[in-house]
Amino acid sequence: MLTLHSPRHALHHGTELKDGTIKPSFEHPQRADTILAQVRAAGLGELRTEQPHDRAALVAAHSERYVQFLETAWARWTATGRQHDALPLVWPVREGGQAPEPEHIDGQLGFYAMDAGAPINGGTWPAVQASAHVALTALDAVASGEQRAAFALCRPPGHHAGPEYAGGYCYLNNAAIAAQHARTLGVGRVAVLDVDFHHGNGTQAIFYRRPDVFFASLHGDPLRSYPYFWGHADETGAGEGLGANANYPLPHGTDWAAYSPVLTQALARIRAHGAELLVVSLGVDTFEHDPISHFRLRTADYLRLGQQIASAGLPTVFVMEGGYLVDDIGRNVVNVLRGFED
Ligand code: Q9C
Ligand code: ZN
Repeated sequence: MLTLHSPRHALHHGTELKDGTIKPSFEHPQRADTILAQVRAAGLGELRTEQPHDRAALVAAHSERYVQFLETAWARWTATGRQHDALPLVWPVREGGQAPEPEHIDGQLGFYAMDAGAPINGGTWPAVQASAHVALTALDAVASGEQRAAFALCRPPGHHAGPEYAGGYCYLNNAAIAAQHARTLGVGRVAVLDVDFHHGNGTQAIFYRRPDVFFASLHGDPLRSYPYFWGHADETGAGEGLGANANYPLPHGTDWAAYSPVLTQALARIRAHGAELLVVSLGVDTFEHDPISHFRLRTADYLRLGQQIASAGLPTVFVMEGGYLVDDIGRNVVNVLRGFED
């Protein structure tokens, strides 16, 4: 399988609030390095770096003002004399939600974020932009018919980023940008299947009112798991998009025996929707030893996951999302891609 990647991912590394203290983020540059090393060692196929794409491809999935915020936030933060990660401290909850965009950088950080899990520093924008370009380049290779499938080794990940907010280590929604790019290139119906442990709230939000991009997600039940406020089974889309969103919340401790039949259901919905191209938000934080998640998939199960996704028989773009046990994520990702090709 063709793999797309970017050395620019390493420009971005940040901190996170964990148990009340600031620690290095679990979303660490070593994640992409180890996945790339394992893809190479497995001889999975050709490796290419990203092709630059027009800004229009980003703004097709996010608002203009949000992309502009990401492009300029670091310069505006440091202009106020601060040098460490830009992190939001205040959010527009409920009744504040309709307020105009604040002018001060501190207000904007909250306005454009769902949590404090997406710090911004000097390398963030170039890494985020490269990550989206990796997904777009993978989509091009598949939509053109050159490849049946491709793996976009995106970092930072994207599926928590919504139309105009960052959060959960995510800034631009690489999977949504790729799915929208497929539509722009003329693919009629697209599906996004999200198998990261966490619900892909950002992808859901971007396509919630649209019938042309089906979104299906298997994830830890939001009553107990991040992102807590989205991912329930009764979120089925709205307006013209009603029926084009399918959430499968699953309990702590879900193993392959419980996971696989639910994946079968999700893939049946995708087939019934008439999707012609599949984008997979590929998180391997469903692993039994993942440090921040609560499912129990084993390394060998990822082969079966890849096989099951292949059974949909669709041109497929895998987009890297989460997975935080650095020692094992490379093997688990390679197993998904190998299983798909078997
Ligand atoms: N104890 C992705 O996998 N922290 N993002 C949750 C729960 C945020 C995960 C803490 C997790 C974000 C792409
Ligand atoms: Zn995740």
